[in-house]
Amino acid sequence: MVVVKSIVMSKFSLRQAFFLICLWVVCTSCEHSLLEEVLVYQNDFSAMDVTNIDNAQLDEFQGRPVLGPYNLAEVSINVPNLPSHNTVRVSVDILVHDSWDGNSDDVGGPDFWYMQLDGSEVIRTTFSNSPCNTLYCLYQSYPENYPRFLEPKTAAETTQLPGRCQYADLPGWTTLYRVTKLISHSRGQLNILLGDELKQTNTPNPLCDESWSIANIEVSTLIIK
Ligand SMILES: [Ca+2]
Repeated sequence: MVVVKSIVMSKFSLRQAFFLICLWVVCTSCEHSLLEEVLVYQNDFSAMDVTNIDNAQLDEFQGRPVLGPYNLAEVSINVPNLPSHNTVRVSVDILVHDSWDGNSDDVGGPDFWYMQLDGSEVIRTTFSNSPCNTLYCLYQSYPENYPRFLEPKTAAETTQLPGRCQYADLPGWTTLYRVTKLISHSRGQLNILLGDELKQTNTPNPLCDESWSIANIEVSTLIIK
């Protein structure tokens, strides 16, 4: 019996060892190394610089310049002269102003916002600044793509900024999000397209009812092996 038990243990140990070796090979082959990272574009609009931006308009929010406000609009940022790379990371700080209605499917929405990188959509989502309690809540899809049902202001950086127009000076009516996307990319230039499909058919002034601005954009090129 002792011999049999020893053989069984030995086989088990060999299998275990083989499994662990396979696991190690698989895990190590999945690892990626960051060889280089270069910040190639950064714009918080403090220098009022809108070079290479189509449909640029500048405004001020809380005493700081922002790109916006937009409602039913697209803005396009071209970033030329990229160094050699195989990946690009884009980070956009978006201010969601006033009464966005998230996934609401009526006169007030859905309120879509999207980003395309070189023509490929990397996010298509909704934001909501709605109050949310057990009796009433307009859900949003961010940080996922539409349609998901998440609470208003999910994944926000800051939630208590004042509104811009409809709820100007009222805290909680502008929400700041940092939208970051990493994509495979090797071209010498990058186009970033930001846009919305806001819906509010029961107001004479949709731009005041809900809008968005960009507070900061950063683009980095990376070499990942
Ligand atoms: Ca709306």
